[in-house]
Amino acid sequence: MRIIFATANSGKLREAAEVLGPDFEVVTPLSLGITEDIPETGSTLQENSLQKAQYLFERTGLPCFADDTGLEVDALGGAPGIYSARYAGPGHDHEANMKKLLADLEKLPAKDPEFRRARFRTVVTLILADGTPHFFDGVCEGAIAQAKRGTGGFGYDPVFLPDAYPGRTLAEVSEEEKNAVSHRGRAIRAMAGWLKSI
Ligand code: ITT
Repeated sequence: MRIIFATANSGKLREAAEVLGPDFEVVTPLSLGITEDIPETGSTLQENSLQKAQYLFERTGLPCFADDTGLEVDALGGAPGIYSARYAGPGHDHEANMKKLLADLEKLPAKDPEFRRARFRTVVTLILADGTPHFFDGVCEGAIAQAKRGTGGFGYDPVFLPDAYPGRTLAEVSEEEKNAVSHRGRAIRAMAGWLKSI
């Protein structure tokens, strides 16, 4: 099945293509000549995910899906959440975002063992030919590391310690290991399972 992934994030694309496997041909907006920024003005992950998928569906009429992901840190009241991409200011500067996150946690007094608990949450929206949106979500529980470690993955992976791999950040596990337990892996597998069931 040929399907558009409404993303400009190459890390997300690589992961999605691997999770979906050879039954799916995953196409990007860029490869269809759609180069503008896709609007993302909602106030929840679901609204943003729906907005991105609808934007591409309206432009192309082709089956498409979008992913919106946020990192929720308990000690920061769930921040950065939907603002994860621009936590340190406008743009997608992962290094600046991680630096701000670690500095914000350092400033806080509470240091009990649960202090650094966090999770990635993804909402995927799928739109098929009839235009109806279908939602799939995935969560990856873990904690924020004291410092960055590892070179794999993207975004906040070097500072995220998933419960599934004690002692390693998501940037220190293989892509296969990340996909097996990640927020996006779970949401996209749920979507693929549903697609195979209809
Ligand atoms: P698109 O909207 O084009 O898909 P984006 O990077 O803007 O790409 P989001 O709006 O979902 O994606 O932003 C979420 C941010 O959270 C993203 O920029 C990353 O910094 C981070 N993020 C998302 N998924 C992640 C993952 O699997 N590991 C680490 N960080 C991730």
